[in-house]
Amino acid sequence: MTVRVGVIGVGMIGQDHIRRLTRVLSGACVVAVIDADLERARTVAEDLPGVRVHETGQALIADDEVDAVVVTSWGPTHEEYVLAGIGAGKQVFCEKPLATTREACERIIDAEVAVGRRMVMVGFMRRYDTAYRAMKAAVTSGEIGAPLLMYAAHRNPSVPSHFTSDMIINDSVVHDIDVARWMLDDELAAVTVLKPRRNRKAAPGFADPLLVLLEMAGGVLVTVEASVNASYGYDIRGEVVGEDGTVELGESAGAIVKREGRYSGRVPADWRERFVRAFDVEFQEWLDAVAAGGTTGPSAWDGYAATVATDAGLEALRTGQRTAVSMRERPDLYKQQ
Ligand code: ISE
Repeated sequence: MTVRVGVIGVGMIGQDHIRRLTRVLSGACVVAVIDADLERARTVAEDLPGVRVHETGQALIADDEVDAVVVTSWGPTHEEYVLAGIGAGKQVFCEKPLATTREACERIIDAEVAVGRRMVMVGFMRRYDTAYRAMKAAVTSGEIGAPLLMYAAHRNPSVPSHFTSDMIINDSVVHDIDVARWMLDDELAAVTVLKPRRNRKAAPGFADPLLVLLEMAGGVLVTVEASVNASYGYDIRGEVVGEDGTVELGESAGAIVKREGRYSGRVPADWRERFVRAFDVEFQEWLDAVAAGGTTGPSAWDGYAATVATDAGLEALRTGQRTAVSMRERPDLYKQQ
């Protein structure tokens, strides 16, 4: 079966997903697009024969030719489109955030629970990265013993001028929060954010880097060093320390060249390069699940947990205080994952 996909939001990430759906993966075709900037939607559609440009997301979701919906629009619009997708009985792939407030995420959870089956996958693509999957396999197999600590670094070479310190938490560290929950199979209990000496390249009033401490409910402590002016490349690191051993996230350097007593490899330029394959695997798994009549991967619950945790992180950044994370009870729908 070919899944006929409608894409809501054709900015940078939306266009990248259209490229992968139409040129890289199998089992999908893009049949409709919409963007807040209608001209941009029309330009993108020019390269996609037969694709319809709708004027609203609601019209795209209602289109009988659209089997499933990809939401890659601006975060504050996600709730409306995800709810409409669920209402229309169409599977939804939503880029992070699932929604920008705890209440909006809860409305999505309530809608899915009312339908009685999962209709939403949230785009936490690191779960599909080969190196992260190998790390998780080592943790869950028990070979390093019970996890005690986890270290993560999330370094961006630079960010656009609209980026703020808050976005380090809710646009960047949100990935590390999802990885910590998934890797350790646990929820967060509290977040603390510390501000080290400021990078001289940070814009005025901008705290960068940040050191984020996540306390997991089961007692594991996770540190995330997050920076957005690292200059030298996009560098993602991780290590879990267990009772009997440790596991490190593999480097993504590809070919290592050894020459004249030195060795070298490539540091990815940005997250698109670093996670290109993870995005492909993520989408292929989603398409396969949709073709089989369901969904897979990070759920609306995971999207809710990430938004609640980043809200706590933002408060911790503002107040300098340890901030507790409190979540509602997990509905049965999200219990076996
Ligand atoms: C960006 O929005 C992403 O999602 C990337 O994965 C992350 O590494 C980057 O810091 C964010 O700005």
